Amino acid sequence: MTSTTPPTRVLFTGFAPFDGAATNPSWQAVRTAAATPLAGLALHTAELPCVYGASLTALRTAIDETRPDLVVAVGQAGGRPDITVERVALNVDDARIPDNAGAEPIDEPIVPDGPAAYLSTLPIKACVAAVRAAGLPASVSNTAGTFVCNHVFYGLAHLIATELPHIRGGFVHVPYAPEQVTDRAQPSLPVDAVATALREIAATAARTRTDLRVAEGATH
Ligand code: PCA
Repeated sequence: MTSTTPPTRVLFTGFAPFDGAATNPSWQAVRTAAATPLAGLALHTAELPCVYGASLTALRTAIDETRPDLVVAVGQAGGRPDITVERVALNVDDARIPDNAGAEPIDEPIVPDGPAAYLSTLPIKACVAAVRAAGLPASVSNTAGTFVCNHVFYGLAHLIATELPHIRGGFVHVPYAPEQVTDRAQPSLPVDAVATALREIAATAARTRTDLRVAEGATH
């Protein structure tokens, strides 16, 4: 008799375009990442609206539909030069630009009476190491901002902490795609490269329970 290990179920989320952009490389990369099978993993995707509140409703629906073991939420961080694996989600919405529904909350808690912050439950340093080993630039980030990406990261972490402790999850910010910055001196990474990085992150998170103990901190 043979026994087979069930695949690790992975939900990748990406975002709709925002701030007047035509595309969002987070969703393009997530779709590309999930388009080819990956040994031992069952890959699922969901596109989230770039809207406070509604993004978390959509995330919850996607989790209920796909029943993931791992959630890798992804968003665009225009201006960053590398793939950044986020360490911490803050319990605050503070918008510098309106979301896609026109909301601009200032210093509002995401979960009133929730903890000030949650840490990622992904092995962030092992994920960074795996992306680098694939020949792509990556680092740990200590802030996901205070816009919709941080909102989704905090909401995901709160769900895991309060209701779904069998899930591990975190957030990854990705640079602009080259076609978004042809007229600007801004760093970018091709969507296919970002997709490769996301596949490395999912595979690494699936097999890594204890994170690497290596310094990836920042002095400022
Ligand atoms: N990036 C934004 C929201 C959606 C996205 O892709 C952010 O970093 O908050």
